[in-house]
Amino acid sequence: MAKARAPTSPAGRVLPVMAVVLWLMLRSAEAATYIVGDATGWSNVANAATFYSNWASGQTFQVDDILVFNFISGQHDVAVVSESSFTSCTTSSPISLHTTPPVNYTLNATGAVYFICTHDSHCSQGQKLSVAVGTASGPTTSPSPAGTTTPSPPPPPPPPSNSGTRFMFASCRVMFISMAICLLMMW
Ligand SMILES: [Cu+2]
Repeated sequence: MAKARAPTSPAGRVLPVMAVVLWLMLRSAEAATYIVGDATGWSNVANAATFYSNWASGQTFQVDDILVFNFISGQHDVAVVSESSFTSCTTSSPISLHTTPPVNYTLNATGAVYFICTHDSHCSQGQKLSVAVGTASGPTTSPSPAGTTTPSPPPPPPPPSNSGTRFMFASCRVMFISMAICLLMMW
């Protein structure tokens, strides 16, 4: 007689799934994931300093965004360093050192963050990256060789980031997979 309430109504099963999907989408709106150097990854490529400087200037970084450093294990690493160590490529006593790829680094505060590779002379070759977190006005500290001091150029409008777009597609994929699961459950 005391028939247990059958949890078989489609809506009862779909709603939790939809809630999870909504939560995932809200999360993705908060934080973005950036692949450092995009397809090139984290390496001592030719003109690396310019390459990574240009890469960073094309992005807008916010707190909680994640930088992903892709590299071959044992050939590179990711050291978070002070501004002076960044400028001088001092590899001793970094703030933190990450050696196992891929390195996911969460930007946890506003301001500048400095990354270098400590392998051989990779930093001197330009394998270094500085990002400005929480400001939309481009790289704050690009240690360009002395001489060229241009009078404050107007800040370019931030272009849509490839990595961010890619992440959005990933979110959409999650959403579509969840919807497919919903449909299956309703059958
Ligand atoms: Cu390296």
